Amino acid sequence: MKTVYSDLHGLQHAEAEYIRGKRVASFEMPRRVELVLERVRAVALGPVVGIGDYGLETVGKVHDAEFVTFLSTAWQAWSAENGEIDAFPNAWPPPRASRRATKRPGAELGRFCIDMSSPIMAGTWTAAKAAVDAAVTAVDIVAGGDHAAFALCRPPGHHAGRDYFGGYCFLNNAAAAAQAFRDRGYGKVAVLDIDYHHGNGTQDIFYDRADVLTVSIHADPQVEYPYYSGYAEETGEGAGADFNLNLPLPWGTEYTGYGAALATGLGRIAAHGTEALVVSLGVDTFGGDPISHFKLVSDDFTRIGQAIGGLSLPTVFVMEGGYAVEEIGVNAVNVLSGFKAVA
Ligand code: SP5
Ligand code: ZN
Repeated sequence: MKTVYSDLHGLQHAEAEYIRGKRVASFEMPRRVELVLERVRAVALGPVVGIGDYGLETVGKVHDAEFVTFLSTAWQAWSAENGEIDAFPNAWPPPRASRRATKRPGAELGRFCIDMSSPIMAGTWTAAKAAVDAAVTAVDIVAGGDHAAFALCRPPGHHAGRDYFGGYCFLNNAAAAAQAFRDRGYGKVAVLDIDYHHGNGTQDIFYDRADVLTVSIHADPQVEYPYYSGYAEETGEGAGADFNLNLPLPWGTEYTGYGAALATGLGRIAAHGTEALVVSLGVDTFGGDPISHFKLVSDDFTRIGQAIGGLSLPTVFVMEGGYAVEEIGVNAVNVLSGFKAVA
């Protein structure tokens, strides 16, 4: 399996985020994917290839134009006012507030940003765009005949919606991959999100569409980020009714419970008549993850990969979360090796 990688990810290197009132070192860091790359090479998963440049066509199909313009110019506006300091929102619009654009960068951030974990810096746009390009490059590798490919990208993407960013995510890489499959003639596409957190952005982007089924297995949003979505009753709307499946699980979930949810999700993906699969590959379900509360062990990731491989679908894996940095390489690559062993 080929791995798509660009060192442009390093341009996003947040110093800090805010968790429960504290300014703490960012859990999302460049070293995460560097260690995954090291593991890809150590197990000889396959060749490592660079990214293509796909411009903004695919990005424009999964994100609103106003949001893309904002994100691509936010640092310029912020740093002109505030200097070289990582950008966080100053305020958020309350319910029923005006939708009008403002003239202040900190207020504009509040219109598009959902949390205090996702600072914008000088290289954010370049890094986020490179991550999308990695995901679309992986789609082209699969469209070109490979059974599967791995987009080893960061910043991650699944919390970024049509017109908002957060949760360390700026552009939705997995959504761009799913859209790219559609644009290359795959009629029915599915996204399986196995990150510990609900893939709220991906759900948002495809919520009213039947051509891209979205399935997410994640911690119960009543107690876990992103809190305001990820419930089982969210099943899609309009043409997309019944094409979104959320499988929330309690804190403390081990493979017994996880594997059962995975089987349910994979069954739904098979029933969809899926022609191409995108996997949002987060490994923050690991028991040792510092911000998460599931209890998977490293061997469980191999079993997850085997189960996904059982679908025998053209598949693109897109890197998402995972903050137990020293184990992230083993855990992420175990999924890919498990997949490869059966696919
Ligand atoms: C891509 C991805 O995995 N994003 C996750 C963003 C999570 N941000 C909120 C984290 C809240 C952590 N709360 C528990 C802290 C334990 N010390
Ligand atoms: Zn996550």
